[in-house]
Amino acid sequence: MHPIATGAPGDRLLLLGNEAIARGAIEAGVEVVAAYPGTPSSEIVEALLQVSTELGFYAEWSVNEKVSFELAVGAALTGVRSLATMKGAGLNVVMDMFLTLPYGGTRGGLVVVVADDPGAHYSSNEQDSRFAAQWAMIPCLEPESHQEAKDMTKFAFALSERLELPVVVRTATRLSHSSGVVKLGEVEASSLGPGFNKHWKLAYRWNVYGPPGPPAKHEWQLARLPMMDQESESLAFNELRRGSEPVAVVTCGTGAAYVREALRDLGLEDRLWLFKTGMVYPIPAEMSLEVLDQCDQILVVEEGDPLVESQLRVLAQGRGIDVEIRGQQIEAFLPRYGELNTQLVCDALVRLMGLSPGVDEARKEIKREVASLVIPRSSALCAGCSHLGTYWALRQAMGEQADAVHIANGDIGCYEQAGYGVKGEMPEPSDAPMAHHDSTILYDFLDTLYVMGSGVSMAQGQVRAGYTAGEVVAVAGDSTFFHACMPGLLNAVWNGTKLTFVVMDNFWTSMTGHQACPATGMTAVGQPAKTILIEDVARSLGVEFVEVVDPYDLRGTAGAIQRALAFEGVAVVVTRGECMLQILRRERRYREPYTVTDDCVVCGECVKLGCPAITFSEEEGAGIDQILCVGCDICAQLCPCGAIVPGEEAE
Ligand SMILES: Cc1ncc(C[n+]2csc(CCOP(=O)(O)OP(=O)(O)O)c2C)c(N)n1
Repeated sequence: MHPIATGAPGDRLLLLGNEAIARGAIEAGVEVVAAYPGTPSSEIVEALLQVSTELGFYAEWSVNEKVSFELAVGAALTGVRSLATMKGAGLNVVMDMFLTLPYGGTRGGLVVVVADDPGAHYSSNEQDSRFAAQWAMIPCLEPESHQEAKDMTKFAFALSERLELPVVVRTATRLSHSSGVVKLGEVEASSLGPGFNKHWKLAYRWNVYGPPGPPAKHEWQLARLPMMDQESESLAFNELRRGSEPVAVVTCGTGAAYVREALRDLGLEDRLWLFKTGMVYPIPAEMSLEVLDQCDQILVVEEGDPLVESQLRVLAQGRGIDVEIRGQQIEAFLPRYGELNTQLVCDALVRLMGLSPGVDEARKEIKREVASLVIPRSSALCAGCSHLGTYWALRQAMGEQADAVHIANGDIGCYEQAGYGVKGEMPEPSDAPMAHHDSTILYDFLDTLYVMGSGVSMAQGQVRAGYTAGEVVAVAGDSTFFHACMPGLLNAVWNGTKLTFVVMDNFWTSMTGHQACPATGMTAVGQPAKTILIEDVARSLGVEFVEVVDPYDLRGTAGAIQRALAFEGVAVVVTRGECMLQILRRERRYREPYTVTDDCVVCGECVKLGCPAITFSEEEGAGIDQILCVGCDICAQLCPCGAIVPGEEAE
């Protein structure tokens, strides 16, 4: 069993930030856990799923974040401690309930862990989800270390019950995905018993429309703000260290870790004040006011946008305190995009203190040297990935007429890599309203790429705009289809839109680590489950053209897509081939690797496939990496001179 379940109080474990959060939930006696995978948050529930059966709590992967959050809400209303976790983008999917639930709050502790991704290592954006807590007017805690990740999560459940409001714990990639030592604590349980009372402390408590109605319930929530302020003030995670000079650094979360390092590197530890707030909304007003009163200059260091900074400015303005606040707003000392690091904090402190620059030239020099050594590498699909076949067939079916400008709308999953471009080849932007671009390689194929479920709906907008200069298609994966594409597809059917939608069913939510989804045939804890077939869903949504094809059969797949493109209505082509990584894990090998014979005429056609097992140079022609190749046969089917054959045939 995972050590987060077997470890005893007092044990010290080396845990991922996300595992520390999972342990915090266990120590709080969590009873219901639901999430949809999303990097960098997934390991929290991955870890909890490994121990849920033995520890006797319920955990699942839901079809999307909205469902998982609302499920957790439903459980919490019955007095049970519940957890929903998600990546930053996932929070956007739950916003309807997120902004409405606080009007009546919760009974059982309800904790929402949001893992943000500054630097967008794995995300479409760098959003700072802490602002959502401010918007919803519910507390947001932000851990600095692995220990705090565990302790704050545990604390958040009790806080939620005291305030009768959901509580957000915000983490960031660096904490979620790094490891640190965590001292375990006791496993506790909620003092509340399970139960349901429709009018608990407030008439129609769990029905926002029930009398006295939403404004009165809003007022109920606003009356809790002073309680939130008190909790923030007395929080054990706050830290205020006074310095010898009237200059302070105010910080929180991972920013605090960089600040400690920067102060030490610059020898400023004793000179400057350090104020770390554990709650980033609302910040502790009294502690903040002491800093604002006693210091002339303040540098605010926080991972994301200026949330703490803007609250400090409001406090200073409200009390008429004349203090220079430096951060990201007004004469920025820190950048508003990308991830924080110690160097950036050092640079800001150097500027603030008027120190001589270049204190850390050595570090910068090493970074420059390393950057010059690293060869730019493009992202690529795996050798033998079923998406390679789908994309090849799709491109064949759409054709590359010089006067056509097709629009291929992408979506989120492994297949989004078909929109990542080729590293080191930056296209020349142009002002032309219409321009044909040859997508010579798969990785240049997708034209639009934003967020889960957006492709199929955007395609409808293009059709409705009267776009006829080329084909309009949309693609999505199986998990994405169930997460966010069904309403879009239904919309197309209902409104009678001509549309081709290719759904790549590889059975798993592969990109985030092969979590089960409705296409897998099992639940998150490995129990057999009904396999939901995308073609059945499409037909039940009213789609009249539905074909299911094997993406390893290029001709068959291209033919189905051609028929779909010619169809006057909504057409869905499901390309079904299990994720090759899963096949290899289960069966160790797929087939013998292929090889290239002397018949190769060095035309380069095989390279356009985008399979990482294919090597190519003008001098040596095509080759196949014998370690990477899984013998899927796709490249053999597309080679115009039949020069790619199974290894044993060449011998
Ligand atoms: C709102 C939101 N939630 C979660 C994610 C994380 N995420 C990225 S791709 C993906 C799904 C991938 O599964 P699938 O569509 O089946 O494609 P595959 O990777 O298997 O090809 C998820 C959950 C996200 N980007 N946005």
